[in-house]
Amino acid sequence: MTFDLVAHDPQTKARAGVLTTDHGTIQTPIFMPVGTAGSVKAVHQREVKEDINAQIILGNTYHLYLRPGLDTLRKAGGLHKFNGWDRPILTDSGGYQVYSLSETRKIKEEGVKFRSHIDGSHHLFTPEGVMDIQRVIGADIIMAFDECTPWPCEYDYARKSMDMTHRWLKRCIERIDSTEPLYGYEQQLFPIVQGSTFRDLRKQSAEFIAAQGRAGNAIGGLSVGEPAELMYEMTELCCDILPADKPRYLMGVGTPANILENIALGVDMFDCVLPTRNARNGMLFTTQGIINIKNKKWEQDFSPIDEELGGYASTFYSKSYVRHLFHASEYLAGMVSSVHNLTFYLWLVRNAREQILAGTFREWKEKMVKQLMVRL
Ligand code: PRF
Repeated sequence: MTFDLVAHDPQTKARAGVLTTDHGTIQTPIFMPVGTAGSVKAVHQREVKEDINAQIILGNTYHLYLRPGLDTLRKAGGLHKFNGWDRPILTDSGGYQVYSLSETRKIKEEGVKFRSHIDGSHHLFTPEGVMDIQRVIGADIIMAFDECTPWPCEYDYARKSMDMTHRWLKRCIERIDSTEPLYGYEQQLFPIVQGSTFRDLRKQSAEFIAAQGRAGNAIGGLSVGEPAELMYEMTELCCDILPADKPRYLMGVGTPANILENIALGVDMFDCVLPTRNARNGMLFTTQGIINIKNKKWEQDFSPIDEELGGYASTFYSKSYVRHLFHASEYLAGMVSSVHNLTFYLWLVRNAREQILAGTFREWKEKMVKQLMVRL
């Protein structure tokens, strides 16, 4: 895996780069659609690739391990073969889902004992086990097993948790460096900075993560309920410490404004369920602002969802029709809205990149942050 920086914005810390994996290249900054269980919800693989033009998608260790399970994934030849996605994939480690989804969980030094949200069965995730699972899934980028602390969080808990995440990271590294990929292409482990919203812990964690010298680094534990300003403060602190020549991935972020602000602080990669989850609830992100398509206001608005955006779903279907689909509980409602929102998110990062290359990112970002968050 290589990462080449091609431009720096003169007025912010934003960068444009090219990340190369064995499954192809990724132009950064990038947004990665979430395909938790191996599918971007309600969206055909062909649309993810050809309409949305996603360059990399996400999968989740927790979900894929529980279902379909490792036996099936191994026999399929890994997730790429299983779901037919031949571009890069990143898998999260379960170090987040196990806390948010499983019913009962016990966090110990060894790992996390939890019960499946599907059938209540008992499981143990250890750093070593999660590396082995991610070998079987076969993503190009795999994440370290961490603990994402809730917010707010006591200082003492955040410190102890961060220390454990660091010890877990050492175990992840040992395992991944002593095993081989199963399917003939490279897999790179990204470690994750934690430390809640305490400046000294974040600094300590970012220094520890930077010192591991991996191919890329992630910032976790943010966008968990803290005010946006506090998230930006922590992101900036981490970005200033993490190596400049490696990609930086901010996990689980966020709104269009969050993404632009964090790009300005030096983040290169993002993922979030917001565009797809909110699409299924009728919230559409457009170049003019945010639409709740279920509102009466759109009942007889026959203009396209978003003319400026381009792309099939956004220009073919009218607001009135999509509103009708929601009110009639048609599957197509969530499908059209998901393709639209993801098209918008990929448009957003593609434009951010073009603005960085042109040296005009800052001014554009200021305008966009205001424009995109307006409620229409
Ligand atoms: N850790 C992991 N995955 C994550 C997070 C984290 O802290 C977050 C936090 N926003 C999202 N996804 N492993």
